[in-house]
Amino acid sequence: MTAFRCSRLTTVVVGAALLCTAVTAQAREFSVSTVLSDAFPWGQAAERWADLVEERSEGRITLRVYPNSQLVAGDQTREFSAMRQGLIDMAIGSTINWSPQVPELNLFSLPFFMPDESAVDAVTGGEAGEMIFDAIESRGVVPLAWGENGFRQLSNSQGPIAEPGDLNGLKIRVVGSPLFQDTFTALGANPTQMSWADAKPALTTGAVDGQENPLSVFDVARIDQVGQEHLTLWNYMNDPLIFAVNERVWSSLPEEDQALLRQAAIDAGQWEIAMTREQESERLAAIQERGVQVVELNGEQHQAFVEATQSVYDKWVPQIGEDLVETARDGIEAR
Ligand code: X2X
Repeated sequence: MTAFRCSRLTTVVVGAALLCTAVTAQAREFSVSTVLSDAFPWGQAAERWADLVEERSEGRITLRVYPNSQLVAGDQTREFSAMRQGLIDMAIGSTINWSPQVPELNLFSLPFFMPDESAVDAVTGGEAGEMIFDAIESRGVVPLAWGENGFRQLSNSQGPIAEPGDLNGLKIRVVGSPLFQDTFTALGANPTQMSWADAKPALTTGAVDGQENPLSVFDVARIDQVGQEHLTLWNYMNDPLIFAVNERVWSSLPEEDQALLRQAAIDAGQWEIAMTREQESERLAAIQERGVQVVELNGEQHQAFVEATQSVYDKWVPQIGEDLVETARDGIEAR
């Protein structure tokens, strides 16, 4: 809704002049935090959300995107808390980075739980997805929509990895929840938790031998340039993105603006998920062209990784919630 504020100019200017400026009724600006910039699908999702909101609110609502975890001084695992406290109004965050505060989000990090994209969709779009949104909401943040960082693949500088034994003693950079410590320890590796901001320097200096991230991140960040010559496509987990808003900010908004923000988030998320998936094969081709050696696991090799990481389930399913894991599993089976 656009209102007109008019001030009658008196003395100096011609008497009859009315100066009317189109001002926006309750024009508001909100901060949106992301880890990755708009060089990546993740940051592009944020820009898309901002554009849709700008357009549909006719400039009344501005979403200002702050990439590179800058609102939390680079520490992406603090993003959820900062949003809950109101230091950040909104965010598009990875389930990994928010899992320290929302243990249910570790569901997505369970190794080899989701075999393919349709399994991810069955979880996010089904009853399990609703349970996860409830878990987020009960912690003071309003979730609006899903996006996708992607299936995470394993890279390293030392040699091809085709079986758990190949990871033996390798120092692997991991992020987020302690679950990752357990997964990589179970595989015989030596995991080190650090932020994305610290990851590339650590790979460059050889402080770590490897890392795991979706192909889009590997490709755009040119992880091959820091000695990561080996890439294993093992699809061991997928981290969705979640568009969310601080609860007080949300309740301060009129219902129509809430609906506008939510629908724009849904549209931006769907657009970003489709784009990310469509680009996967060309990204892989580009990575291979740059000389990276790619290993694809056969069924037997895949099974060896599944078996080697079973202990992660024993420890983490109770923390995630048996009920949620069961509901997600049912959704995947019925897809
Ligand atoms: O830090 C990572 O690895 C990244 C960019 O994928 C996330 O924020 C989860």
